[in-house]
Amino acid sequence: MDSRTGLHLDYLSLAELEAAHWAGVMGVATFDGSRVELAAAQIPVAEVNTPLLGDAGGLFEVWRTQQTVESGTHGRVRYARTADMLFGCIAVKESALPDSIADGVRTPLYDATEQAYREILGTVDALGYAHLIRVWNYVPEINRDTHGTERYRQFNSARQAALLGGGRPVTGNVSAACALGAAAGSPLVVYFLSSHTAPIFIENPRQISAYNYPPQYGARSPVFSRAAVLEEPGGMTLFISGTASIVGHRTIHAGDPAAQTRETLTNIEALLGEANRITGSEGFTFEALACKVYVRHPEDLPVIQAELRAAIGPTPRAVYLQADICRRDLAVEIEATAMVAPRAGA
Ligand code: 3EB
Repeated sequence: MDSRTGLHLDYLSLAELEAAHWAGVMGVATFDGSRVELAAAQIPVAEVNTPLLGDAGGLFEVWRTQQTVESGTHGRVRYARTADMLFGCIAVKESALPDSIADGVRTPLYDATEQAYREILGTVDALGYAHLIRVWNYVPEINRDTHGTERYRQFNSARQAALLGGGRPVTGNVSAACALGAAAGSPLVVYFLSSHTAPIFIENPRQISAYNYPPQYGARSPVFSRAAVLEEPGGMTLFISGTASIVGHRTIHAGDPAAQTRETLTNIEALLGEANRITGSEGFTFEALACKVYVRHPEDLPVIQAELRAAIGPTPRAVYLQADICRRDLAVEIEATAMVAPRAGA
């Protein structure tokens, strides 16, 4: 994986990060309040508030490339870009927004979400990286009801409205994504990758597309694709969205975190198959994945880890974070990234 050029993802400890060089780093995400100092001053850092499980010490999600990187800000979006792609992040506090429901829809979280997305779309349009590939959303207290509606649903309504307002589709060619809970009092944090050229979007044959979920999951559907593939001259990157124990549109195995993990891995396997089929590759395998596993209840960590080892092998590349999942009956969600050699003849 290291010999390829193009985008590269690593999950690093603080010691590894300090030993690494900053050349080519496009963006960093932290999860436990760790700060990246000095050398990284120019690099956008998304400060996510989802505690680390298992290992002690910091964890840094580092996106790098071998191309020249230039960083900047556009409104509240901090970004770094190469000629082909852009990493960006934004944090929006709800506390600065009026705590009332303005028109039956607008809540502080709705407004924060709409602002974040309006700024993100404005940035990628202004700089010429209009295709959102992958978006990470961290919504404080995602399962709490306020103003008569669950906050995840408030977020979904605002995300959809902002995408429509920005001239984007809300079905079909929409970015891969995840949406997780973050600790109370955190800002809404969104980070993303976007590109000049359109990626390939992939759906899961075992699941109804999220943008077609029936209204029981909220007045406005979540807008995301199950996966996206970015092709670069040096290789292909598969971004698997947050994936859970959902078949069709229904949660299955409620109350059973081990079975939910197995079902989630079956969904990921289906996406790997689709990615290989659509790109004509054989490289998208469990072994190629770097996984980020969101665990609702820390006490479920051992059974979830055991299922990953059983499916992927004794030492899966996986990091574990505590986060609420967007449906209350989901105990686990897994996102994954795989980087493989270019397809033959490409
Ligand atoms: C699901 O499949 C589980 O709202 O952006 C997964 C990935 C989920 C992304 C989002 C939500 C999102 O519906 C939840």
